[in-house]
Amino acid sequence: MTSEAISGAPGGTTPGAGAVAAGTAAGAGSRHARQGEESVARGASFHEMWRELAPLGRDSGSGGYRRYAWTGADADSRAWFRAQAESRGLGYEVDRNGNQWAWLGDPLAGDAVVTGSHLDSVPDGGAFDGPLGVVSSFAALDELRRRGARFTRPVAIANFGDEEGARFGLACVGSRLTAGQLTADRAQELRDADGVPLPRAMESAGYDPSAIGPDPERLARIGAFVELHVEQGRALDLSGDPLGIASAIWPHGRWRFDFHGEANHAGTTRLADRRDPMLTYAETVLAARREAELAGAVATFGKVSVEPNGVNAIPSLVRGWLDSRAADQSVLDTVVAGIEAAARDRAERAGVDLRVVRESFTPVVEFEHALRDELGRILSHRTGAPVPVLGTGAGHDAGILSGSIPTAMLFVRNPTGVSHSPAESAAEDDCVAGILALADVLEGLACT
Ligand code: HGY
Ligand code: MN
Ligand code: MN
Repeated sequence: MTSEAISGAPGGTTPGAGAVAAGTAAGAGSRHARQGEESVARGASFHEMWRELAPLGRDSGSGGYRRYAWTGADADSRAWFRAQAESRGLGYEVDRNGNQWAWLGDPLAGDAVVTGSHLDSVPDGGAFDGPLGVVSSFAALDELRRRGARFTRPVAIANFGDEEGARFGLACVGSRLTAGQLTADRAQELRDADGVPLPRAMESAGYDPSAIGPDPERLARIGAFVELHVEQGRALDLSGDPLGIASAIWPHGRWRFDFHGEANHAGTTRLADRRDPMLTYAETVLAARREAELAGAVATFGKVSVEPNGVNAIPSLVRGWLDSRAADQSVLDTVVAGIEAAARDRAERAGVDLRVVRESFTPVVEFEHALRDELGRILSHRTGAPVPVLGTGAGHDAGILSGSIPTAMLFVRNPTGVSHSPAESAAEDDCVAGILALADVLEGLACT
């Protein structure tokens, strides 16, 4: 396999199943590894799946993905997931919260080993964030079947719905509902930018929203969840490792800042007479950067909406969404409080009314040590060297579920660290290393 980066573009550099290059990233020292790489490379599964999935929900203008929850693009990727499951003879089901499951073995037997990730995206997201985990899960299962693995526990591949929260503003809706971290009542209140309630969107997509809610029985039948994900950062690129294991997820959240001013004519209103919310918003964005820098945290205003949004009208309302994250809860609290204080101070001086609403929050996640260390033992056997353990500022379904079941994460190197962008990429060798590693982990956990 070539070590060139796989782009998301369907006609891009997604290579065919070529010969396995010597010394590829997965440490092809052992015959087993070489055979594995050849079988994954030769296996049409990864490339075929990648090629089929790549065009779904991809915007031809930006090259990014727009797979938002319960839209047509989401339906297409869900149909793809179901086809992959059924083409492998796996038991397919959708749970009460719209998450998809592909089962090998009896879903009711208990102590299942689950892998998978999500297929939805942020606006103009990359091809790997989510899909690499789902595609690699199917490819890893194909690999285990090629190895003739004998399963002693049920295994499932999951596609958790609405992980990015791009449409309704709350991250990880599918896994939060299942874990009981999002009540059905609160979910009924979620609306998209057009005011469409989440339940109506689910209904239009053919799902019954009246069933949504916690699913403790399902979670009780899962012994471990391992999510493979492209790294969203450069730690593995900098350390020169193809794979990593997650130690923790930073606490992080999303806050909506509503700046209410006074609509007026842009050309005739004296500056002294204005109550322009845009200026207070702008000051708040700069305050966010200052507070984050001071605290060694991150803070981003990446989404803004303006009413009435006219070139020649002073806005009546500016809405800005803050995403902030820090390694430590108290630091995050300090950063957000500092940003809000700066916003309120400016709003008061400008005659602007400010309302701040926390729309999404995920406390710090420390992945279970026993499962984390088991992954380390299994993977270092393949790579012949210890696999780095690293924290992340990115949220994941594995983080949400870690409150209910043992979960772990396997990161695949991202050569540029870029994510939530059409430029997101991963080298094919590293994707193969991830598949083989995930196959080893599933074999170690679920097979004799
Ligand atoms: O925002 C996140 O960290 C994740 O991509 N949902
Ligand atoms: Mn993401
Ligand atoms: Mn993701």
